[in-house]
Amino acid sequence: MKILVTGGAGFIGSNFIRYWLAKHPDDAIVNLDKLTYAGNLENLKDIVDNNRYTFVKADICDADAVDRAMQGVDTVVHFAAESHVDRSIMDAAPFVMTNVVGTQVLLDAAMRHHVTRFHHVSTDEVFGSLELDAEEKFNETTRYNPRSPYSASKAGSDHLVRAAFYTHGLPITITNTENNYGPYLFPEKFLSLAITNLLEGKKIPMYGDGKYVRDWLYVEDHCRGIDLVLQKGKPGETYCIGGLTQDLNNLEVAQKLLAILGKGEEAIEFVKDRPGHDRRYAVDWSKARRELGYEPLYYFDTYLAKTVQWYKDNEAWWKPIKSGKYLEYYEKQYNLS
Ligand code: NAD
Ligand code: TDX
Repeated sequence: MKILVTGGAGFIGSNFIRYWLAKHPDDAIVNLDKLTYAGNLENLKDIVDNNRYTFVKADICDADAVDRAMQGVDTVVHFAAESHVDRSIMDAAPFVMTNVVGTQVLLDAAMRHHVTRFHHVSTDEVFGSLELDAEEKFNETTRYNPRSPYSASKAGSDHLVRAAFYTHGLPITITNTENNYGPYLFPEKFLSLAITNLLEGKKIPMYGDGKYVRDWLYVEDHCRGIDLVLQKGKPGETYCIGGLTQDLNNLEVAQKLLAILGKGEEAIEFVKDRPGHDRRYAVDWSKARRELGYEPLYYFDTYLAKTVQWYKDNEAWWKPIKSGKYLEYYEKQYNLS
């Protein structure tokens, strides 16, 4: 099978390519990525010589480039996106362009080339925000209610993907998943920023009161979830892929990091809250368990510690990222200038 992965030089995409090449020895992968600030070929440096792997530097909005890359492709796994909520608050335009327009360009090419599966990677954020201390979780039938430009653009892409199924019969599947963590998480995202700041002797910037709840999913569980959807998922269907945390808030996550690194609470700094900050995410993944046999395997405490160790062992990866343009963004976002 030949798979076109979009956004494979980013966090989840690069983990997925590594996972897939190891698990499926007969498959070939074409990775199409624009290499934005979040795309980094260092994420893939251990597989660059694999003869089942090809890289194409292109924008998913470029219809000609996408058409060329789609030649002979059986399956598309679409990760490419602008993915950071805070950046979408600063400037929504790239989010609309890549997440909405780019997704439609890919769908059009997939239809022309009669791909046998178009898998779209989406987020639980499209469902909006849940109340704290409630039983309710998001599931596949939850009404869409996105509240940030990022989640609104991802919601738009989900709708376009479903429209391609209903209107044109494109065999699509969608996964909506939670906050992923693990190796190569870009250090603008909370967990990676917190770990690398602590390793640099800096503080964890905590938005608002810190009592914001996220569901945390180790990235390899997510990759296996997508694998199961590709093997057993039904065209037209959506699956929520979740992990093993139970209503952990950001302060509790920070405290776990402080304990792992032997630091005190003074390493947490409360800063201005994110506008429109969603209070709680929680995902019910029972449909994926029932229909696909999906089970997350990686417990948060164990894999959080392993992730911290990965950042300790891979300073050469994240230190160069946290310089140059990143610093400009960091100073603007955290009002340091
Ligand atoms: P990321 O920001 O780390 O990587 C995105 C990748 O897409 C980068 O390699 C970037 O260069 C590429 N890209 C961006 N715009 C492009 C364009 N126009 N053309 C081609 N390539 C482009 O993102 P991530 O965290 O790996 O997320 C991957 C996908 O998973 C996204 O669709 C995101 O919405 C979704 N998702 C992420 C999370 C999470 O916790 N990170 C959770 C749920 C869903
Ligand atoms: O400096 C920070 N301080 C802080 O308290 C940052 C960057 C974040 N936060 C908070 C905001 C959230 O409550 O931490 C939580 C996690 O924030 P992010 O890492 O920005 O993730 P989130 O906004 O929850 O969205 C993530 O999960 C779903 C990904 O970035 C999305 O791509 C994905 O779709």
